[in-house]
Amino acid sequence: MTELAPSTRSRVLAALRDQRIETASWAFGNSGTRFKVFAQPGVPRDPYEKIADAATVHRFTGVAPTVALHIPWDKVDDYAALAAYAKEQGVALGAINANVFQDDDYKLGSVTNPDPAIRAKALAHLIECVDIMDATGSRDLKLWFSDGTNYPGQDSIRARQDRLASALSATYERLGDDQRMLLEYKLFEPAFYMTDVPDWGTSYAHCLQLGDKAQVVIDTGHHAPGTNIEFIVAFLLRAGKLGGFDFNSRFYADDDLMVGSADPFQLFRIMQEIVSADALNPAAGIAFMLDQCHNIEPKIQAVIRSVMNVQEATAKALLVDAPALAAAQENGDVLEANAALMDAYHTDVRPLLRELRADQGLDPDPIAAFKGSGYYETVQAARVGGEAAGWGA
Ligand code: PSV
Ligand code: MN
Ligand code: MN
Repeated sequence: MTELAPSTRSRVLAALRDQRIETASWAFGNSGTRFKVFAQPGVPRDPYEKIADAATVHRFTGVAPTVALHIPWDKVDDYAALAAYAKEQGVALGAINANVFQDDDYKLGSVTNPDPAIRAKALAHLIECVDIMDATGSRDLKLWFSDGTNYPGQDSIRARQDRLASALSATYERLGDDQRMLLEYKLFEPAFYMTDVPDWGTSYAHCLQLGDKAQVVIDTGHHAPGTNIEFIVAFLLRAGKLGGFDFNSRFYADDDLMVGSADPFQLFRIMQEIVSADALNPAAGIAFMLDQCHNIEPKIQAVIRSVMNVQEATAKALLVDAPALAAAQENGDVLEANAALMDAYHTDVRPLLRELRADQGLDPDPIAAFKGSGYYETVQAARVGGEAAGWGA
């Protein structure tokens, strides 16, 4: 890497030191496609063991101090005790993800179901998730609805929007002053004709109507191929309606692969929008979460690698020469403006990140350190008996 000016170096290192990335409990459990789940030895058997794995990721990276839960996959009797355990392990519980997509009752939808009794059941679960947030101290309720229809005419699109708005509003009313609702959108799947929250515009419109505590969450795997995600980021940031990300990467649909693996340049462009809007610091309130499944690769290492990928994209975004970029843009100098971004993107930031970790008292190479730590061998030996947790349990 060419020598950085000392002021740039300290600005970039300080920003990277403050960065926070939230891991997902379900990334540590067995997962697969609808064709096959390949079980891995040593995977957690309960939410406590998932938290222990998430804490391990934090121990080696220093920037992943919270872990998101999914309810009921992470159902326990005492959520305050779970939060206390997380604290003992050196992490905190993050977003609570509601699950109204894995019950026979929800075949025709959850909060948009034509049957009022099923809608009431779904709403009760959303409210239960806010009760859980009270116990865990979580700030964010993350809502994703698999609701939609498979055939034209199957149900009224407008009536379903009304039902959705009513459930969101009842849940919103239940939020405490320091709690937020993050509404996730997804183009398709499992519904194949029409999804009730298919895009950022739908999520944005509902959040706008609800109020300040409702914001949009962008799952990077939930768009049509070729969608300009950084445009969505920029638009929502400007509107004060970007609540966070579910990071992952994809080649085709909702592949849930490691973030930054399929298209590191896209991740850089997203982080560049974040950095240029001064929205990286946790004080800006954007949640940078991972939503991934590690079907064939070792899970803890994959989560560590994902955290590192986000750090690398962020470091590159922080290296963009903002005054040079602004000047080129102002002068209409297309090539210089583009070069300002490309120069930063092509910088090898790995030495800088190694330096950051050394400064934080961490091993500069988190993957090698994890592999050498014996953690995986220990849990493999300890986690025998009982049932391994899977995506959905
Ligand atoms: C749906 O595809 C989704 O992205 C939602 O965030 C769910 O909560 C999550 O996946 C489950 O992995
Ligand atoms: Mn998601
Ligand atoms: Mn998804």
